[in-house]
Amino acid sequence: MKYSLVILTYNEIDGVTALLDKIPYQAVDEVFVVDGGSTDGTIELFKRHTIRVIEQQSRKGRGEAFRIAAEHATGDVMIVFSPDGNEDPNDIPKFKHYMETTGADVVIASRMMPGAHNEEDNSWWRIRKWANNVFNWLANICFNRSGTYVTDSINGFRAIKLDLFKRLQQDAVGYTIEYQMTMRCFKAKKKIVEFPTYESARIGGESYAKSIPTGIAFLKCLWHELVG
Ligand SMILES: Nc1nc2c(ncn2[C@@H]2O[C@H](COP(=O)(O)OP(=O)(O)OP(=O)(O)O)[C@@H](O)[C@H]2O)c(=O)[nH]1
Ligand SMILES: [Mg+2]
Repeated sequence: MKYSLVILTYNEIDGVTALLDKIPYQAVDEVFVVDGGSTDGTIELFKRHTIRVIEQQSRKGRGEAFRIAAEHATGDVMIVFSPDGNEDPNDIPKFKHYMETTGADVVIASRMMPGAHNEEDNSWWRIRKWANNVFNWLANICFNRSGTYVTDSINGFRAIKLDLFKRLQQDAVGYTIEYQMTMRCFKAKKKIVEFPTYESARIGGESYAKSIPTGIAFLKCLWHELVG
């Protein structure tokens, strides 16, 4: 199988500066960036390193970025990496390993399973982790009939077979893209495999995923999958 590494960015200059040399490019067959309209030099930095950048023209949002990535990727599998510091580039070859040894359709780096570390594990107040776990539980009880509980249904650090991604016909625009993908894979009885990851702190800039609007968007997404 051939692997396309897709890097998603929106004003991520600090993270990209820190991580650019740590990405294991030799582990994949192609690499390109989908950028949501950065104005902080992110695009220029990639271009200086001769990494192809596709700029989102019409719609913004991570969901749209996934669809653009899938249109351009030439591999059999796309691995999605966000260079904001949360994700460890050393995990990138692991997606290949799990895809090839388990027959998975989707591989997720889990911040929740035994052996994993969530960014919030360092503090006692873990509101995002708790909220994520409620969404995980809801998705599993509503749709997962495989017998294997998926612990991090939301995480963006994942790999999916490209023909499957196209068949899922996802319409999520923003941060719900991964949650919708997980639920649609449950419904289609696709195999999801997770491995534990270590989530570090964001390197610079700011998160655009504001907690309350993002939480509401997740609830709407769940409802959409229940009634749709
Ligand atoms: N291409 C593209 N990338 C985006 C867009 N919005 C966010 N991103 C990238 O997606 C990744 C995750 O976005 P964040 O805003 O950090 O969301 P988050 O990871 O849930 O939040 P933190 O935990 O605070 O980092 C980052 O690499 C962003 O630069 C977008 O509209 N288009
Ligand atoms: Mg992040």
